[in-house]
Amino acid sequence: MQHPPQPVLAGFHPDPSVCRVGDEYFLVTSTFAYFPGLPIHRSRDLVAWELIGHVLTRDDGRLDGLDTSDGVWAPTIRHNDGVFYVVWAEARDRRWARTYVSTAVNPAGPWSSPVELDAEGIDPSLFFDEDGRCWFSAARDAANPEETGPGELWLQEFDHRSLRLIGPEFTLWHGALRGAWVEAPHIYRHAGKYHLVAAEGGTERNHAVTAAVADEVTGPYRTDPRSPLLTHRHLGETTPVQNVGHADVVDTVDGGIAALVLATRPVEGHHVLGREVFFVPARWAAAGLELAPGSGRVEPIPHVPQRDEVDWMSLRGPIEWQETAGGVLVTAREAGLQSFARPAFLGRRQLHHQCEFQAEVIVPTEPGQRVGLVAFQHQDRWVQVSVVAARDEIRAEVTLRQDGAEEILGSAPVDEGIIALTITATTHSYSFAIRQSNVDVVIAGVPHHVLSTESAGGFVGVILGLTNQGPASAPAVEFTSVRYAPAEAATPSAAGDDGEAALRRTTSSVGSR
Ligand code: 6LW
Repeated sequence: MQHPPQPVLAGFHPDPSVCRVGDEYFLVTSTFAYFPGLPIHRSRDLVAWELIGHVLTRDDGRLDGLDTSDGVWAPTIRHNDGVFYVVWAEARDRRWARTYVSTAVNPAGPWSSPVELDAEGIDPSLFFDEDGRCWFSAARDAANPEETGPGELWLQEFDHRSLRLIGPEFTLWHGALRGAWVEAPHIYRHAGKYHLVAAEGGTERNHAVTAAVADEVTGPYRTDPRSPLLTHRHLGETTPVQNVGHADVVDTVDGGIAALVLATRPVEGHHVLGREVFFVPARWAAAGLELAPGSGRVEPIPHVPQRDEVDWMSLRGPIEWQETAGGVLVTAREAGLQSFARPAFLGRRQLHHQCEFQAEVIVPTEPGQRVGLVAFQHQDRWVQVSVVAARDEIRAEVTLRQDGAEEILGSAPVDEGIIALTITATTHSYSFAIRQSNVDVVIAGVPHHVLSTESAGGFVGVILGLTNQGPASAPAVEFTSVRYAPAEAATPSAAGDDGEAALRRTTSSVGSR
């Protein structure tokens, strides 16, 4: 069996943007309401990526009160004359609200405090031209949508010393397809022409990369008639990699070019891992940019290394936690996972369809304190396995949150002492289990689509988290033996069977529905 294409950055990492300095590449991705924001990864080959820092590390309250899928959207990273620039949009109610730029000499940080730009629209980008001028572009609502389609890409000069937009605005292009918003603009110069590469069709199944070309950076831009240059929208619903779009092109060390795109890996129409980063070969041809020359699609690439995620995230701002010799110590917080405040939540991305996330804790005895593990999509869609001290007993519970309400899917009494909590993901299910005194009990399970973006909505993927919720008096909890282990590598071809088996096991176990 041929293995399907693997992402170079697995798990929820949407909207990739990449630049090169010397023989190193730097990548930034969106983080929405997660903190710290805007991770920067470094690579020497565009395939093996290492996390080196984040742009947004300060507790400035900017994400407080936001929906999980609002906040920090679609950044672009560029480098010029010793300085890195990242621009991004801040969204509220799923719409553009503000635009920011931050700079750094060292991409690992520190990054400057964000400077607001007087610029409308999502997916901001920068282009440094050969003459030293810099141009800002972004995607906004079109002035005459009946005539042009709903979206428009626009441009203004960016004074990169004062970090201000200057001079007149130019409308660049309304897209090649016109069916949905044109977004994610990036401008590149090649052979004396300006190539405007964009995304169209929306970030779901119709996502596509399109292009236009101009002789001047300010336009006029002529639609590249080969558009879409890359899409999987015509490959059918069983194709393993879908929603391909949002490309950024980078000059490679060997004098060529390559692109990174976002895409998803749905299983039976549902993806849980979020939008991930895929590598696409590229070249300049007489006709313009060619993506995936010869095949026209995202293909498997050899030797994508297994990455160990170290990027612990909280929601909307920092919470109190620390790594200890044996694990992770998380201070109790009153705000629950459903809250728009900073909940009791410290998470890491789910990177594989099949994996196990496990930790041990000492069962809490403080009344009202709830300690557990959660598979989290957004504040109104998560499944948690937790232990909670009630009046006369301590129970383990599996709770599903959706549509504004919580439902207990299963529960079991537990004893004081150490308990292991486990979330097991397969291609088709999540199951939630406990282990005490070497006895394993699966408390409940849900089909994978309960936690998919297709059913939950939004722009994020599943984050596996540690939770310690309780009154202010509740003690901090040390999660020990914290383990995330992929199962995919061991059983690539049996994926479907494994999922079914796990589902059968969970539905016949204690207390499940
Ligand atoms: C991003 C835009 C998009 O800004 O989703 O629909 C937004 N496509 O390119 C959030 O990732």
